[in-house]
Amino acid sequence: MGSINAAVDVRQQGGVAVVAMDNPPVNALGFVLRSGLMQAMEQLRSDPSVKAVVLSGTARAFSGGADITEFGQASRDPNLRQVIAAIEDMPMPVVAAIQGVALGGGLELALGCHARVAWATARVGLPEVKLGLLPGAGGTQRLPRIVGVEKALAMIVTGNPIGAKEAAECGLVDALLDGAYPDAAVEWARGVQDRRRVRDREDALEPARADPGLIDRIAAPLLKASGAAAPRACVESVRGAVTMAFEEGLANERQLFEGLVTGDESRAQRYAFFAEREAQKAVLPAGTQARPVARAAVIGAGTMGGGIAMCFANAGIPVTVIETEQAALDRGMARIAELYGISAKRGSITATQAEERRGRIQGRLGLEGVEGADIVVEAVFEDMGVKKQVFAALDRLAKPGAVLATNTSYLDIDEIASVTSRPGDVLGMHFFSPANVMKLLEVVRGGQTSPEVIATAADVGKKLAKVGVVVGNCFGFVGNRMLARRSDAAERLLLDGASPAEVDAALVAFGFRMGPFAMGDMAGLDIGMRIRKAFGKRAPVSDALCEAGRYGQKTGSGYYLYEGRNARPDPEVDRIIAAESAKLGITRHPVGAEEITERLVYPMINEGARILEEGIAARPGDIDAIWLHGYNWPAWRGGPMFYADLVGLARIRDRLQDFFAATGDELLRPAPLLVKLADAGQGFGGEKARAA
Ligand code: 3H9
Repeated sequence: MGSINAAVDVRQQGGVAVVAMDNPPVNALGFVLRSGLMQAMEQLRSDPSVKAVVLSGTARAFSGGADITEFGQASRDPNLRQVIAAIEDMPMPVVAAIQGVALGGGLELALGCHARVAWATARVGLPEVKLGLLPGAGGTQRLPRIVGVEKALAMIVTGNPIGAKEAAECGLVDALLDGAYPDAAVEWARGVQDRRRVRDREDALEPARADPGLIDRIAAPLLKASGAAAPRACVESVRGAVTMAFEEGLANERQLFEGLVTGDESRAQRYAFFAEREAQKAVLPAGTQARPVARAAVIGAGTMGGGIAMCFANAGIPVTVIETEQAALDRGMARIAELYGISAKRGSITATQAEERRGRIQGRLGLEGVEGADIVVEAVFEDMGVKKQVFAALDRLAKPGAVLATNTSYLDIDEIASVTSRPGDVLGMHFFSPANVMKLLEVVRGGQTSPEVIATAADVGKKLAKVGVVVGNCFGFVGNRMLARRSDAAERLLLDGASPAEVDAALVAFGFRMGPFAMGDMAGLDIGMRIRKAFGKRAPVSDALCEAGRYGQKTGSGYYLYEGRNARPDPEVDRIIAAESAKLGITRHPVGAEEITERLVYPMINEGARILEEGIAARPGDIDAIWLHGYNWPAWRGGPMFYADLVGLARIRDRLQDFFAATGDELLRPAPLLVKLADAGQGFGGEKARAA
């Protein structure tokens, strides 16, 4: 007994052997941990003094699942399926003691045990679908045998984990314990007589066996319109649990898993998993320390300010919301209370939590309310003059060392900072709407922002559960700057002959939830028009729609005609577009779906190349994380820069060259970095950089 290897330790506690997994940070089931578990089982199975085994993890994780970094490499035995089979065949009961997460292969390991006990902190689930995979170590066969097909499909197809209480309610865990870990499980294991294997349970499958249409009825709403392959494969694998014998179902699951793990979709999603984590590691001088943040202030109680204040309150940080007029403050505070009320009603938080969170938000009139705040986030109207006034006042009123952030989505951070005597403390924190929901936060470093202030904003981002990505200062930063290229392209497509519905359909087929025009109608077309006016720019079709009073959903018409939220094409829009084309002397012609997609996406990639070249983003993965978390880029396409590498930069260079030749638009001329890499037969290399 004692240490088996670097990741596994075995000790005896009066007839019960504790097999402790300790492979930081999350007990990923890499080769060392798997072989340690295998050796431990071999050692214990023939030991007559061992009456039961407890398999334990750490406070953070029972196990976070298979080691994702091993996918795509040659597999090394014992594989996870073999380890699980060895546990299942132990002659004495094996009990999984779950604290923290048991996810993916981690939960599959627990399902190989004869019983499971959990502590209140446990979160269990099969999130493989989020990596473009399905649970490939028996999860699709064993989980439905315990919780039934309906619950299993919900967990496997969405990938969303459940908490300890829910796991106990559905029988996934046999008992909730609250004593010392894992000693309470050792005590519990002494009472276990039954060592029935999960694979031998059949009762929970009966309803689906008796009703062949049941699986499809349950699966249909879960699959929705997703174009990804993994959710469908998950359903097929669960179907195998119902229609096949256990071993056959297992072989079917394995085959489906192998098909996914070698495909581009899973490669993209695994890349995205790591890009998201890497993007949050700001490139800063060694030893840079974040400043402590105990109190925040948000200027502006509008939709954005209110949402940002809720983020602080949700993270346990008291926050003052500041307005200039009582009525605006009252409206903002009422809206916040309403949103918390809705969350409590839906059950996503308890009524007590809602009350606590709301209690952390205090409303104040006047900028004097920023006193005592360690961080101030300004979320007032997007107007340079107004922002400068606010920052000049903040310079007088905020305490020394406070981080002064603006939530602008495109204005120049340096110009805003220039009205203060402390430009080192000023930066952008660009939240996305609705701020309390969207995960992205662009942390915008100004020319003089100190590393310490960037570290503080990044640290605050983490506390607020955001994906905080540090970017440079330029018009629109990373996300909106690239989005502008897509909007230009979408306008141009209309003028050339495509309809709004064709453009939207192409982007939805690509994997976005909405096309640019449906999205514009939802957000309000007047917003874009105001920004364009401020910068002396025009978008002929959008401007013409606005001039006709068509602002989108809120006016009942925009690019489409609305009955409630239902959109339908409007011949009037076709006339407006044709008139604008004629004014510009453009001969309209049909545009195919593939060309539409290329013309929307490649200019964004081109802009991404410029952004990298200028150092506005530090890594291609940072750009991808921004698009995945702020703009609904389909996860299974990895992000625009990953997608570019998949398509091949030579193709993108050549098509951009075509677009440039056709329009003379300088922004469509292939960017020097793109040309250089394409000529050298290389890609942006986000994925390779990670693997290195
Ligand atoms: C699977 O199991 C397939 C099987 O069905 C079939 C096999 C045959 N592997 O997120 P964090 C790293 S597929 C490798 O910042 P948190 C992560 O990169 C797997 N590395 O912490 C990071 O590294 P670094 C199914 C992993 O506390 C560090 O750990 N499982 C893995 O916010 C900390 O991560 C999943 O999909 C892994 N599996 O969240 C779960 N997991 O510090 C994926 C984490 O160098 N993981 N790392 O940046 C998660 O959802 C979260 O990481 C977790 C912890 C909730 C576990």
